[in-house]
Amino acid sequence: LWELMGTYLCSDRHSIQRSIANHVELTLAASRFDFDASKCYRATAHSIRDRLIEAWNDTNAYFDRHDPKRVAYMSLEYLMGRAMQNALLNLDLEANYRDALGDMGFDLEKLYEEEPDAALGNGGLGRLAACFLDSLAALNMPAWGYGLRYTFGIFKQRIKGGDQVEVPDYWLTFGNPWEIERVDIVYPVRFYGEVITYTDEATGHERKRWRGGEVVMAVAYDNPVPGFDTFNTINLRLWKAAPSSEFDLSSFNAGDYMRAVEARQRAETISHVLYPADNHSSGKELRLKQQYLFVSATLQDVIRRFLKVPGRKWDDLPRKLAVQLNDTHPALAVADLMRILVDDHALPWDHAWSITRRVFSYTNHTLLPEALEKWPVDLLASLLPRHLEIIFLINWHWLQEVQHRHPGDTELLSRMSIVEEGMHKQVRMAHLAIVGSHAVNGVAAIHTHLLRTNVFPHFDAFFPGKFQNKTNGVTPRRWINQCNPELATLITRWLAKAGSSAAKPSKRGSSSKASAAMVPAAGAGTAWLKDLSRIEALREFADDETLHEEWRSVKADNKARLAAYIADEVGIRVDEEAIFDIQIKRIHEYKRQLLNCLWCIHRYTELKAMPKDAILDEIPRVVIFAGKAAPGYHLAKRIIKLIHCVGDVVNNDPAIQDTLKVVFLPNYNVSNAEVIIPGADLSQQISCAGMEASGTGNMKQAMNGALIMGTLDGANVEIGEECGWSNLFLFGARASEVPALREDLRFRTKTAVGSAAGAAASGPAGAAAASKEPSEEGDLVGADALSADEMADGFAAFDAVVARIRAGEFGEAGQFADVLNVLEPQNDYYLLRQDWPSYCIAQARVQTVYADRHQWTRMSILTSTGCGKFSSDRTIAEYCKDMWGITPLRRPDPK
Ligand code: DL6
Repeated sequence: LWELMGTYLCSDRHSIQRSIANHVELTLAASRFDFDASKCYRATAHSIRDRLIEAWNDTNAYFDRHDPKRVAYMSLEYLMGRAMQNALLNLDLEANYRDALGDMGFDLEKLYEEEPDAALGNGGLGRLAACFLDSLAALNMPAWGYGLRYTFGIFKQRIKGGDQVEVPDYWLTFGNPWEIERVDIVYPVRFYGEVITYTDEATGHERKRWRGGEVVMAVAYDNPVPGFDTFNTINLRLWKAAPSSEFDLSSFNAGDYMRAVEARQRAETISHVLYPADNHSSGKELRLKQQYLFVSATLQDVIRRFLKVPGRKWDDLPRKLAVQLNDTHPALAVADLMRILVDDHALPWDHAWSITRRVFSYTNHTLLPEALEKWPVDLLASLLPRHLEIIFLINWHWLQEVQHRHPGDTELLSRMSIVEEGMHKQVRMAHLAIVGSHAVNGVAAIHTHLLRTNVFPHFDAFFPGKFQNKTNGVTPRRWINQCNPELATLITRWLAKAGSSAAKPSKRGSSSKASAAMVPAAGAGTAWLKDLSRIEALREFADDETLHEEWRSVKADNKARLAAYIADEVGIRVDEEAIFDIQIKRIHEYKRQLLNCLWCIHRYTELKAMPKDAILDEIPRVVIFAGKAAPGYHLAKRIIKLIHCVGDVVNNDPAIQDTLKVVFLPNYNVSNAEVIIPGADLSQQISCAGMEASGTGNMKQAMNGALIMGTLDGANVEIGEECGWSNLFLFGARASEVPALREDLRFRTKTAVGSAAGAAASGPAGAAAASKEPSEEGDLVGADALSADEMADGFAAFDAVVARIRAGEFGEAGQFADVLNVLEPQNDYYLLRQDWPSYCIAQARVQTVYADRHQWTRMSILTSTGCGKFSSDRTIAEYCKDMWGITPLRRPDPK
């Protein structure tokens, strides 16, 4: 059978057509003489899936045969977006399918549009997980992703009268042609019940067992993830909750048939819906059930596979398995593995603990206290009674260790405890994850630094070397090649010109039998898509006028596509020559969409004050927002409303002659990001310093040539280091200054503006210590670069903008009462007013620099080509080496 490995389904035009027609008839039971685009999409997806399954089966068989150490990446969120184009590009079959479908009267690009996004995530964390899967596959890593198969992904955002309205995202209406239901892979998951103590007859030892309660089944759904430039195809296994036959048997026996059926339905609700809040913990019982169902099924699955190999000893487990906890959402796994080892397999506690710690590692994604999960002890006691006992025991051992090292320091004990004491005891999941892992990482240098120094300093001191940095990255396959094919072609062509080895044709493009008739994704020479650092070779052309022309032409085409999308979606016509100024991300106070919106009012005021002919000399701007607000986050929803109200006034005022447009694009998701990002000139990354863990939209837009307007926060800092500080528009307070500025707020009154300016001017100099200073000081228009007078003028301008909202110029002011409240100087927790003066200066600089086409294009080229570091391949290679200890295992290419 090994001889048959890689005996692929043929992928010539005729074979593809036959396979699509077969699926129309045999899978969809439709007529092959009469089917519409929707059916064609589904049949085509099935035909591609057939090819994926071959590669996926062979990869799994190869992994099984070689039995390498594997990683299980556990994430409650995967924001995958659409699968079809990604699969075709990674399989190198896009051209073949385009031709085959063209003959049949279908346009492949139109079929792409038929696919609903798989949106099983909220934002950054979930999209990162999706990029990581792509990189794990591309790098041939023996890895699987694990998650939940939500029936409803992140809600669809509709806008009615400027208000966000949430609509459920039932993405499975027509089924999901990409997944494989594994009715044979089903695990029981217990909830509630009781813990009994009994004596082990063999050893005479006292042991514990969890029994009774409700049992729910977790059914596996597999989703093949193809690698680029390799035939390795890995798996994303998602669990769906289903009733078990023993579910509520008691009421059934009592003859209460309807109750028994209802109870069975309740089981299914566990995986029904993704919780729609990012950076906020919900504390709901259903969410805890989701977490445990996910954890229990995943651990049963990886342990079943581990034990399948004869002769296995438990000490082999950490040599064969690494489990990554994507945030604390799967942190119950630490307690569950202990339960499995101690209760089910009778390992002594210390032995089990040593194994557990070596298996897990944990990624933290947030510095916001409200996002750090804590679960009430009462809730755990009822839902997971044995896990609570185990957590208490882990904590007892842990506090012994702390006490041993710091005798008598009760304050330290309470800070480091996994259990938070108080009226309502809670389990701190981050502490559990840190104590139960051998490695913990932050997602950008400044974030890791702040974790180590501000959030978990005692843990960092206790475990030297445990905290590491793994700066995020994004996959260049989706975020350059797929979303911006023109740019990808340009890069490939210019790398060839550079004569650099960067342009070597990829092995796959030239060698595979299966791809004999295939065209590599972006033409020949796509090695840079697997080693993004190669694009640095283009920096030597940063002043080349021919490259400049081509670069601008690519951007112009992408802006035209975005302008058409805007017209279609919201009916606003925008000037394609304008600066496309983009802020796309979840709506949150710390991300400061409000700051951007206030600037729009400010700019509008400036334009209104200009004489008519002077306005025409101004470079126009289109400020584009997109992002969802968590349904329960009232203030974020008010900010969306304000943006719409400002847009209504600005966009309909003929006096400013289209020199400013304010656009809110509804329902931000992966698919429309693929249209928006290539069209960006300017990317707003303006979070209050020290609050955005990393950001990944900053990387995607930078790769696509957008310049950053940003604070020294998250990965912006490293983008500055890589791309050159002078290519960013920096502003605002530094993370190290924020605490003092906030402290100052507590004493500030409306009239004591001077004190804030003073604090800024005399604030501690230097960016957050984790990252290097901007090397060219002059490029940093931070608060401390401004004089007290400039700050005071800025504050006055800010207050004038706020006054206009209060005066009702953008709709009845009462509806913005909560927004106006946070704009009060003394309530400026996110430092909007504080950072405003330098923001305005940086914004004005954008206008000036954009007027100089050469300079702007040069900055854009240097930004894009400086992004080699921000490929998720680099990030994943670091995880594999430093945290997981896994190495590539590439299955042989088909002969
Ligand atoms: O690490 C991915 C992404 C970061 O880029 C963002 O900066 C950060 O806000 C986001 N965090 C979350 C919050 N999750 N929790 N808990 O989505 O992670």
